[in-house]
Amino acid sequence: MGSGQSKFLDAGRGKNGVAAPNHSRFLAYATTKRSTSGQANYLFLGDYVDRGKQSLETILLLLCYKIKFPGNFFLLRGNHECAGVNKVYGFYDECKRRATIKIWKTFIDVFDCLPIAAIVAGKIFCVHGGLSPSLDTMEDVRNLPRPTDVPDYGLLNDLLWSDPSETAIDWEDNERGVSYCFGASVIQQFLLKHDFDLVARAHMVVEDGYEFFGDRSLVTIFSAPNYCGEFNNLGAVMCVNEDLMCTFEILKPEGSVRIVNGRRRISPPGTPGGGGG
Ligand SMILES: [Mn+2]
Repeated sequence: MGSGQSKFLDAGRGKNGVAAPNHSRFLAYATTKRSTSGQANYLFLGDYVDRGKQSLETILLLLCYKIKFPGNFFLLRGNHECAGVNKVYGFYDECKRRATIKIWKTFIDVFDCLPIAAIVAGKIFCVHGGLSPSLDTMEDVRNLPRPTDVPDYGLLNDLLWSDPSETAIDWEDNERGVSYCFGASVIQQFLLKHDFDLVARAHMVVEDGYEFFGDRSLVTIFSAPNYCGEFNNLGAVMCVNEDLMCTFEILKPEGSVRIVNGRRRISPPGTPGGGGG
């Protein structure tokens, strides 16, 4: 185990929750759910900071849970848990404004140690971004050095940045300009090779908070409803029971939900009529 957690977390069997808090919206969820009782395991899929005003509260609360429930509470690394990314997308500025740059650097030291992937009950491969053409055996993940920054390419970069794609035959360039997109056949081969049933990942906002891909070989989980105040998405947490049945708990935005032109439209609390196009 060394100084950090095992890079791979075997979350074991039993009740497991898999969540992707995504950018500072976890706080409301955590404070309303009171659920870290120790009877369930909780796994978070990364992107705890950036794109919100309360990254500090979010990451600090999560780290407090980690300290209080070290054996039942797990935080994987997202692509925003990286100095080069969160220097640009908000966390650095928030630390500078509300704390100090030294505090930010200390968080970066923590992020550089976070585990990259987890396996639930030997069957669900969990990671922030997705698969990698450089991923051959699980040992490749175990052998990733830590602490480490996220390199510009290669296995660690892909695990934190890649996306599934409907149009990709196998591996294609990612329009993010980083890493790859992978097609359904890549996932099928990966599951078969490693005797897994499902890839669970985050990294993309999805309208219902969760979205299956590739004949249910992969699921995207996104737990921040009304992402950035710009999307009308729901949030979701995946629950895995003892029989590895996966269900989804849906997190609604705090505002009211109404339908405009057949699409969900959310009015923030206290905002009459919503407004805007
Ligand atoms: Mn991401």
